[in-house]
Amino acid sequence: MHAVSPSSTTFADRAGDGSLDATVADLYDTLYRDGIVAVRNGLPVEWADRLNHDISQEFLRALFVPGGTAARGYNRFYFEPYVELTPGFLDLAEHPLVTALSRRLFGDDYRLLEWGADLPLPGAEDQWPHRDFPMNAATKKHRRLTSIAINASCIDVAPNNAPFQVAKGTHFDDGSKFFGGDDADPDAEGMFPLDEARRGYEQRMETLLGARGNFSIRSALTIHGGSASETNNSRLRPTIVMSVVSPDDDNWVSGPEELASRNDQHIPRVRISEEYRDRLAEHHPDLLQHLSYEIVARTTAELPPYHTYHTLEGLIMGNDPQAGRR
Ligand SMILES: O=C(O)CCC(=O)C(=O)O
Ligand SMILES: [Fe+2]
Repeated sequence: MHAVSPSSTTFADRAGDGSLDATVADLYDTLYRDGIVAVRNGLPVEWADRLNHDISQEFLRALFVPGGTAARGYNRFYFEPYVELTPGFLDLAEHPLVTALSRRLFGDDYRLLEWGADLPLPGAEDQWPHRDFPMNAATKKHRRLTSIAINASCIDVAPNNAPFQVAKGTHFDDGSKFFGGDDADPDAEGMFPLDEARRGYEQRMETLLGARGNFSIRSALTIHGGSASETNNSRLRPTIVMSVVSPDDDNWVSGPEELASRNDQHIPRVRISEEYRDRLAEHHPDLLQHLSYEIVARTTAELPPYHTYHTLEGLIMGNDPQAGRR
């Protein structure tokens, strides 16, 4: 595995000189070319430290209730911390590069619908290289991305502490032979490359060492995977994932109406209290307008125990999503 730095932009270097538009154009072009782009020093290291504390605390609460977390392979977990208990959410969701890039990619009506965290624990294994969902028709036919995932590590990741790996430039690759599509639909794309193709992707994987204050923006279609954790440094290693979608994105939902609906528990949305909604309405109206949310309590103190609704079936079976079919 080679450690190669991703294409990058240094927000701190470019902020304040009136070049936000140029930076966003650069992020957009790199994202379309490589399927991933990194923003260095986009937020202060103290932001990451605070988030590390908050997410670690919430993770333990989620781990100790049934259904609170989703398994992502041996000793690797995903859960969706409450945004009002992890206030670093606001800084990332309102980051000028994030909002400007989301507008440029998806138009004024972009939707923010996921605030999750990945936590590999000691003994977590290399994940099968994968897409987080199959390619949809808009992307297949028109090479248009309809969603992004923004990752920010809460600690400085060491090479033996499950760094994120990515095969750049694979976001538009044909996935019709990938495993894990809709078996009933012959045109359906899959998520997991097999055999020779899998090995080819593994050879192309680059290791990204997440660092406090940096974040990456990727298409969930870019082939990637969490790697093994071979250390026990007695610290959790949370990475935040924030997803933003176009209003016509159908990877998560079939259309804007379904996204707006409150009936299906599997539709990703951010779960908040009425109290927090009111706070957003007063102090963060633009964010609230772009948030796909559900009110689940009257006050922050009354938020229910954690429940993670969406799982990635393929990754539950460790690093071999075919295991269940063999
Ligand atoms: O651990 C990571 O950062 C990557 C996890 C991942 O890709 C997934 O669970 O889908
Ligand atoms: Fe993934």
